[in-house]
Amino acid sequence: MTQFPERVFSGMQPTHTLHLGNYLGAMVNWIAMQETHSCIYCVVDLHAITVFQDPGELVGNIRQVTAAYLACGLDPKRSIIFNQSQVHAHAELAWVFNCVARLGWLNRMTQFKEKAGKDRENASVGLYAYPNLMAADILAYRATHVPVGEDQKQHLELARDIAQKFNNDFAAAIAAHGHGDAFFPLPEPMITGPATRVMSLRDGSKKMSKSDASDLSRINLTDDAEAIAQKFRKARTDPEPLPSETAGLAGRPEADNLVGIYAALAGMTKESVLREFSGAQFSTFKPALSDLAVERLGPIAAEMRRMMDDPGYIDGVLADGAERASAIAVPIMDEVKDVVGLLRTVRAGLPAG
Ligand code: AQP
Repeated sequence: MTQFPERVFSGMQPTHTLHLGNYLGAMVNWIAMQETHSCIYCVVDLHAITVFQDPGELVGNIRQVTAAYLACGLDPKRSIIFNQSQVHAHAELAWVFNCVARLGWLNRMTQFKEKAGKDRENASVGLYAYPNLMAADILAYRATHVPVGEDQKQHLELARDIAQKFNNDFAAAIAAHGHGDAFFPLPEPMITGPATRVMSLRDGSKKMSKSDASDLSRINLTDDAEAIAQKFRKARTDPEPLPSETAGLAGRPEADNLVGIYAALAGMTKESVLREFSGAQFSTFKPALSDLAVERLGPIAAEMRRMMDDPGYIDGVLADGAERASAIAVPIMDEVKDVVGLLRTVRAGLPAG
């Protein structure tokens, strides 16, 4: 079996400011993985436009999400940080994958069903094909590991199916071009953050999301101490005090979510949080949670503000990252063209026409 060197790829959409779910579900892992892996972290702007974005706001959000990456601790010297639209291989490979993936596979994607809602006929074709673009993001670099939150598990499974089908469909050409028995690795999801599914503060059955109409549903990385305290104060809960053991959180999704957030921010287990707050009312627990969140997120917000005052620096990081990402993805995309049988006239040195 062809062996692929370990490489990490992941991305976030610049649809709004990043929130606590993005941070605890993915970012904390991204930061840790810099220590052990070669990492590529993308601001996935092509994914963002699957739902209409105001162009002026999108430009600002791309810079702001990049500022969040840097403020959280991604190091542009160690990791490659760029915005997706600047590396052409993503869109090119996505088209090839549109021709590999099956309609039946995409019809099963729950995120499309949730985001398209009842007005499915009016959803963009891009929203439907989103998972194919995500597979292209990862495989354009032959990435082997993808740290994501739990909501992305199904999309990662689809990326593995696409890689496998490509390897099967083109097996003869892959071998003929010297790539052994696999052109693409089957990327592994890494769903191991301190809180892989952070829920909305207004509804314990929905995940915390950038696109939720209610800003009270999420803690944004840009929120100040007052906003954080207000959002936790207004967070939906039940009237019971906190239990002494995690079994007591069963059937109490909002309480479970807040205890999970506390545990993740403090680097504790839920069990130890409950030992500390056993029997406490939310009127005691919520202020403690707010203080902890402000302590952890305050420095990130301050650093983001500092960076947003210097857009030239942010743009420089993205331009450098796009160049380094292209240097990896373009040769792989050229090989894809060879394998698929798309004649490369210019680079092959053949006369055009
Ligand atoms: N609530 C969450 N809990 C844990 N992880 C989460 N992630 C998102 N929400 C949570 C993880 O964050 C990464 C980036 O997500 P994304 O920006 O690509 O889009 P998303 O998953 O669709 O997140 P949102 O916030 O819900 O964005 P919108 O509303 O714009 O669609 C991913 O690894 C994701 O798992």
